[in-house]
Amino acid sequence: MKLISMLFVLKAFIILSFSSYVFAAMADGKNVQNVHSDATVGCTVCHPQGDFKGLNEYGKAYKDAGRSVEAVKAIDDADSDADGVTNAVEINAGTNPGDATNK
Ligand SMILES: [Ca+2]
Repeated sequence: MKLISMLFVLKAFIILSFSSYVFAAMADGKNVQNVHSDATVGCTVCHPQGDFKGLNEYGKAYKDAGRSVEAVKAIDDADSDADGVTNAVEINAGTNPGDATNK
């Protein structure tokens, strides 16, 4: 019985942890979308394809700036992936501000 209770608590913890991670990530996407309302914002704006625990250079800059609407605005004129195109231009063009091979 005690093992079942511990497994239930562990399962609840895992589900809640994952949920809070997903909701935080959704809030981040919404922050970018709020600044760039005409853009389509997906997970790969901040995360490398297939690695949603990792951050690309844009994701790192957004995190360092405070993960908010103000953070998005603060790094809009930067070129996080150093490909010669600013973050704002890339987001609005549908290219990836964190991937220099995509501009
Ligand atoms: Ca760029």
